Amino acid sequence: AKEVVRVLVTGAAGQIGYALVPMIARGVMLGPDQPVILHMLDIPPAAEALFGVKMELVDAAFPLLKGVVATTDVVEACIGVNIAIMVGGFPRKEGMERKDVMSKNVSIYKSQASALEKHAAPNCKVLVVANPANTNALILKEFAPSIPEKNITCLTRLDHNRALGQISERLNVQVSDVKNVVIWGNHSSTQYPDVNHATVKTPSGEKPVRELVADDAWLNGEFITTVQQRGAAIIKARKLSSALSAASSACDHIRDWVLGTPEGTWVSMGVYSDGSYDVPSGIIYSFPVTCKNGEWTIVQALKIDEYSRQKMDATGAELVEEKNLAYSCLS
Ligand code: NAX
Repeated sequence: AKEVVRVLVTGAAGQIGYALVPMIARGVMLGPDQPVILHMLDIPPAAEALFGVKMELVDAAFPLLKGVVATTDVVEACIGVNIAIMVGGFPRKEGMERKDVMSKNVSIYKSQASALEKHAAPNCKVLVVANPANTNALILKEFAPSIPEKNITCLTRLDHNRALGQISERLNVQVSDVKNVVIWGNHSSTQYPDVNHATVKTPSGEKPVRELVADDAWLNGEFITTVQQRGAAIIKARKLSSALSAASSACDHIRDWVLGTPEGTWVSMGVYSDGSYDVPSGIIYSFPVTCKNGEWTIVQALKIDEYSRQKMDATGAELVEEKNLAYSCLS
């Protein structure tokens, strides 16, 4: 039998947490033969709700779930974890300054970084979901220097999946036949969903999305804004932010990272920039990556046209600005 894997979910009493923990316990994230122990962290005001979630996990009698740690103590939550999904954070409330929200999250991610650094299993893989996701991940990286920087990522897979979904709806094809879109940059409205390299599997082979859609105005306009603003559209419709799709995409992110991407397919992940594609280094930026043996590699040498360049630079500039804002909160 496989050795049990400990998975931490922070903000586990929240709405993404409620969708995510049963997926993990069912093997959606790590596979149907991988036993797991769930570590769930939330803050004291949410403690009662957190223990309620734990009761439901017990009641669901998941065969793969070998234990549940539910706690408001960050050290207890981090002990021995192999995978950490950081969903907890401070939300932006109406009337709040951007700097105040940043400052709250910087202090949360700084202290959680230290706890992970001291108590997580060596080689722990980290996925930050909570917004501002890229910059929270950067702070976590800065304050957990002994965790390899390759192990610290943020979620842009939801945006990637949204892009696949839009192409699939537009062409009336199976979403599983669409691949290789790219989300570049920040998980914010400046992200650049790029279809220039995306293809669709057809009975006569793989065809470029650009050729099949044959409507550049839609691809360069409505398609991009729909993906960028999908989160807001969900809030408007549901009066709550996306939760099931965020949880499902977080599972996709970790599953592909740990178990590998299929040959010829890439996915989007927010990772520490090494300067590929002339993106500023020292920020967490979403790139196309392939994964093998538990490691991601940025897909190289994609052709970047003038239009893409401009969009990739704009979202990069926003991340540099966010980084500066975050650092100004530290002093
Ligand atoms: P909720 O407000 O429902 O849940 C957040 C939970 O985090 C709450 O239970 C809260 O008590 C807890 N929390 C707050 N501070 C904490 C701390 N210091 N330690 C541990 N737990 C803490 O929000 P939900 O809808 O679940 O969204 C969670 C986060 O995901 C938000 O920051 C949201 O903006 C972000 N999202 C990111 C997405 C992405 O693609 N990267 C998409 C979905 C989502 O919007």
